Amino acid sequence: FSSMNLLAENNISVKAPWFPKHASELDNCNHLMTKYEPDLDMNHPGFADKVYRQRRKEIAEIAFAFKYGDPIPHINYTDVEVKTWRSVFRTVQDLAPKHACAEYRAAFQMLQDEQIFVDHRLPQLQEMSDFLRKHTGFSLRPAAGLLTARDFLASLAFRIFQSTQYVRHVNSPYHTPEPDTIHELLGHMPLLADPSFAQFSQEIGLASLGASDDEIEKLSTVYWFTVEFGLCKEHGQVKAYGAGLLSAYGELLHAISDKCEHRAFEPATTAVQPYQDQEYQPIYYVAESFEDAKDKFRRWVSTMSRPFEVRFNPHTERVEILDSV
Ligand code: NLE
Ligand code: FE2
Repeated sequence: FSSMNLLAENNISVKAPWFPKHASELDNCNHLMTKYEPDLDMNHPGFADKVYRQRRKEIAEIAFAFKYGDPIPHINYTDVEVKTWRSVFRTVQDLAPKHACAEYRAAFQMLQDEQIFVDHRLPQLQEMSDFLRKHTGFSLRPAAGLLTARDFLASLAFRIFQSTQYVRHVNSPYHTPEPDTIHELLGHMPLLADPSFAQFSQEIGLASLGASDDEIEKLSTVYWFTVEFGLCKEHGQVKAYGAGLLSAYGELLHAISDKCEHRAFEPATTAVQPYQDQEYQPIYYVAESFEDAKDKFRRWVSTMSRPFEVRFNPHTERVEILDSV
C-alpha cells in the first residue's frame, strides 16, 4: 500500500478518458443511447400511441432537470400504468419463491413488509432510494432512458443507480427490450439491497472509471450476463438473479428451461461473448455464488490496462485516484 500515491488530476487526464470524481459530477453523465424509443422505433409497442409518447416525454423531462441532491420528483401514475405494474408484480410474486435466488427473495420480503411492494400502486423512486440507502448505501437518480454504458457504469462506482421512471407500454407487460421503472423496481432494487451484490455492482463501476472504449465494452458485457441476465447455483439448483429475468417472466421461464445454453461464469470469456438485446438470450452464465463471481471478477479486472487504481471514499462521495506503479 505504501507504494500508492495520489496522482495529480492533470497527470491522469492525459492517460484516461474523463470520468466523474464526485457523485455530483454524475449530473454530466446522462447521455442516452437512441434505441427502442417509442418515437424512433416502428416496432415499439408505443410507436402509434400518441398519449404514451407524450407521457414518456413528460417523465423524461424530470430526469433531464434532475440535479445531484434534489429529491426525486413524485410521479402520479395513471390507472393504466398501475394495471401494468399489477400484472407484472403478480407474476413475480408467483415465480420468485421458486426461481429467484435467496438474496432476492429476502429483500423482496422486506419490501413487502415495509409496504413498498404492494400490487395497487407503483413504488416511488425516492422511497426506494431511501430503502436502499439504509441497507447498502446505494441511492437512485432518475434517468430519461437507456444510458451509454460508460455513463451508466460510472454511477455504480458511487453506489448510485440510474433508474428510469416511466412505465412500459400496457400492450407488452411481460417483456420489453428497454428498461422501464418496473424492470428497475422488480429486477434491480431487491438485489441492490443485498450487501454482497451491492459490492459487486460497485466494483464493476469502479473498474469502468477511465477505462478504454474496448474495456467499457467488455465490462458492459459482463454486466449484461451477470446483473441483467445472470443465473446462480443454490443447493444444486439453478436460480435467477439477473434483473432482466426477474422483471420478465417469459424470459425467466425460458432461462431455466432446456431451450437455452448454460455456461459457467468466467469473466475473461463472458466479457467477449456477443449478445443481442431484442429477444430472449440464447446463452446464460451461471455463477457459483456472488462471492465467487466477485473473486473471479476482481482477478480479471486486475489484468486490465488502467495505469492507476481508484478507491471510493463514502464520507466525501469522492473517488480517489491511486498510482498503482
Ligand atoms: N426484458 C426486461 C423486461 O421486460 O423487464 C427488460 C430488460 C432491460 C435490459
Ligand atoms: Fe437493467
